Amino acid sequence: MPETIFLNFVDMDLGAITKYSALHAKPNGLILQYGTAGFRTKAEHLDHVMFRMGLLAVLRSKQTKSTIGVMVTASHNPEEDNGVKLVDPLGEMLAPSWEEHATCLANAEEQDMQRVLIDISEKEAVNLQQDAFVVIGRDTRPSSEKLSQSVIDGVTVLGGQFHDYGLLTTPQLHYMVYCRNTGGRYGKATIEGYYQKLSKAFVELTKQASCSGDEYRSLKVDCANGIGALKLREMEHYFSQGLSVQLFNDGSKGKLNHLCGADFVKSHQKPPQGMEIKSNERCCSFDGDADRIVYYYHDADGHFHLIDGDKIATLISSFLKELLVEIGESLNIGVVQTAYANGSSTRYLEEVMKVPVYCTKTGVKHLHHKAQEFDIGVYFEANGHGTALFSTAVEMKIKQSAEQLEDKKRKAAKMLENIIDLFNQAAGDAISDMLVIEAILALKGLTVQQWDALYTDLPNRQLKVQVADRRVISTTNAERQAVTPPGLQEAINDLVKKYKLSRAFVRPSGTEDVVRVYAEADSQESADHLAHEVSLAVFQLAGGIGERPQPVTS
Ligand code: NG1
Ligand code: ZN
Repeated sequence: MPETIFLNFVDMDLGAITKYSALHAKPNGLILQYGTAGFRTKAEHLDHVMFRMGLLAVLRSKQTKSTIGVMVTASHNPEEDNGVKLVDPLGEMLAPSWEEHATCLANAEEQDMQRVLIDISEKEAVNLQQDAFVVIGRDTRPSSEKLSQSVIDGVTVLGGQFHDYGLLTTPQLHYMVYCRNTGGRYGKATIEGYYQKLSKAFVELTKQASCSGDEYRSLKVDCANGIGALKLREMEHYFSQGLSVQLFNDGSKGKLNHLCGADFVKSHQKPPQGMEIKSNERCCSFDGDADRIVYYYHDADGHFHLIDGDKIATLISSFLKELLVEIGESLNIGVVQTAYANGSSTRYLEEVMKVPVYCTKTGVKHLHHKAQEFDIGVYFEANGHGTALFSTAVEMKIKQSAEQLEDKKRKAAKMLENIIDLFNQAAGDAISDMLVIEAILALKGLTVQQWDALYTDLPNRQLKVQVADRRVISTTNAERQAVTPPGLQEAINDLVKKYKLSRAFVRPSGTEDVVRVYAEADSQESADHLAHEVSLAVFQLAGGIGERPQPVTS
């Protein structure tokens, strides 16, 4: 199509691109990959990536004739890191073919950059005369402001319009994109719009709670010294009738994600620093960009109890199921997990709750995709990233029921309506999840201990193994079985057989240069042993480097 090529050349100001690109030059030889969480690495290596993602966002916007989002964050990574991801028109993760374009563009050497841009435009049949609009958000990292300016440079040089929202949580940016592309029907694309929509639904929902004593009114929140603190503080007075939050690790002194935040609490199975916990107090932690949440408490004996994404999914799906029974709607509800879901949660959901459970590969986009197959799909990763999705048809049905049904049923339908409004449909959102959980606990009169007692987690252990090339491990069956290297799965099977209630799997990480090992068993000691033995098998059969894995010492 020589005609298109000609147009492409004319419509892109190649001179300007070259000039500005030189101001955001790529370090020679640096290769990065657009992974499940976008690009993520040391902040000082990302300037060129940001500029180029600004360019790419313009192309994607022109192609989809929609607003595209660019979020500058590295979530739960250390403060020195940063990252960027693009948000598609309905607030979803970037389409897979565009992830490939992002990788090509980010890795192109300076002199090849234009060629790659033109290639992408041609492959995706981008009409360069179409207008483009990009919205940008960033977290609180010291490097984020400058890096988001580089994104803006990229957007501008390709003639795109933009709105810079400045500091936002990742889910808030997803919300803005979704609102802008649905003509305001979903909500107003402003920070007040977000606060109002969520708070109104929360306050209405909790009004129906018969027991809203002090116990349900206060919650301690560890904000990982990140953006969640700023946004919760702004939002607090919108919902203060229903809940009072006490913020810790609010960024006023500590370092982002350092010894605090959801990832720290989940992986170390202990409370964050900087938070004093009295026994049986309900506490939660956000991660650095506020898209993950885990709960926890200390019991009367001072033992720490973690309530992870699996138990959050269980609470939410049971409550939704109860409401559906009450209004007499037989809608199909499904729970989506990954291989990291605790075996007890899967058993409880299937056998006690009678809810169908599905397992997908790690990474929320896989869970999200599967959850869309149900009338109501609840998905959570064990680490606390997740949400509930309602199909448009279900949403309409429930809104109608809320108008038509008689008293008791109408009350249930109203609750469901509020829950739909509370969940950020565009993405897993720690603030949404927190408000839904708090509302459910108050409505059901459940204490944090009663929630925790739904089932007992199987003791488990996660380890990392360094190998020369983690791609030698390939998996199947939603990452629960290793296909290569030969002999590895057989070795794991033999090890698993030695323990009771045991399960183990290995997979290459998508965000770190390691192989992850997961094991669970009937006791912590067995889980630790099993995880260690599996690590040794990986080390031997998959090209381990450095020191041999050491036994777990806790
Ligand atoms: P990898 O590094 O692929 O295991 C981690 C998390 C994912 C997801 C992504 C993106 C675990 C075991 N893995 O992926 O769940 O959150 O980061 O941030 O928690
Ligand atoms: Zn995050």
